[in-house]
Amino acid sequence: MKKTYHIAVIPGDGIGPEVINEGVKVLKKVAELDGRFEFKFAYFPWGCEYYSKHGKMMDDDGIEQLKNFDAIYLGAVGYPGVPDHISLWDLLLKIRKSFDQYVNLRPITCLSEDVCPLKHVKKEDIDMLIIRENSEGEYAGAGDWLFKDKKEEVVLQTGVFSRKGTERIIRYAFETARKAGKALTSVSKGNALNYSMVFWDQIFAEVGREYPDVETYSYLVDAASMFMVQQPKRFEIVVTSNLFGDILTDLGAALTGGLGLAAGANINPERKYPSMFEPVHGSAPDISGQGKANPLASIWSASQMLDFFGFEEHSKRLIKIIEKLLKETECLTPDMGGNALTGDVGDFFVNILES
Ligand code: GGG
Repeated sequence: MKKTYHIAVIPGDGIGPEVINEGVKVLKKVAELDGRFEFKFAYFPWGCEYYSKHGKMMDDDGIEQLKNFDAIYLGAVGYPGVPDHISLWDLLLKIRKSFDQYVNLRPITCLSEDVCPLKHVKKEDIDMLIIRENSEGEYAGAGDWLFKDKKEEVVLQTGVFSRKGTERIIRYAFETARKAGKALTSVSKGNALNYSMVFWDQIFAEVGREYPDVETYSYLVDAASMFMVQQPKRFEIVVTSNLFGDILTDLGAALTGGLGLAAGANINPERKYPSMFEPVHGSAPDISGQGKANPLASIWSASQMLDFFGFEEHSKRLIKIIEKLLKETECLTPDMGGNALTGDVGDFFVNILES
């Protein structure tokens, strides 16, 4: 009997539906050719357009509706007319927090020197996994706006670092590094952030004592940004806070082909709740509706989903096809210097999978 995976698809805004279509196309083909499993996709029309009609980004019981799916596949959120903090907090961050997706996995792997702006490094030198804390830190939503519109106006945005939250992400990173036989680098800022990041560094050292077999490094985030450009080979597995991870992974995307290639997974490791797979990029309103968005990040995120379900071979196969596509170049979307359409890229995958 075939195993069925139930996937909640939230195409979202702008180019979200365009890139998600290609990911779904590829996932369907992988399952069809494998034969042991199938996907059933249920679509949810949530996002900024939904907000403009209903005054909310998702149904009131949206989290309840998503609860029993095996995974969530999300396109992009945000569109002019809806303030970005509303679209982010009322959909993307709401799902991450409600389902305790405290691990954000963003691979920074260069698959072709042609798409890397660094001429002094080889593609093999850029191959890291950034593990971003995804539930608290600077994105805890804690703060206040005092004396609004007065001369004394003060705004506070508090980073929240609980022992539980900090320990579990660092432990997850050590486990990942141990399993992969790779070095683990912690990125923080203990010299300036004299509470949160001193605490982070302390917990990194504490947990690290349980993993004497894992080689560790610690960098300040400013130095880490510089090293990522100058000597990316230094990094294998990286663990960092929510904000630093968000920023460093965009930097990483720039080194490996741009946001069109940057994939992300929001994981609830205990599998108590669904995990969510999404391209790192936003909704790119300037190019939406033109059929020229790059779906590779969305397809790469689909490959992370396959890996999460235990289909490592299929996951690796998709990455190999991305590598082939970048090498052969006839199927590149305009952001990568080609003329291919979004649908052509999905078709490229289907043709290779079938061959
Ligand atoms: N692909 C989902 C999306 O639209 N992301 C935009 C974004 O700003 N994400 C912020 C984050 O990952 O924390």
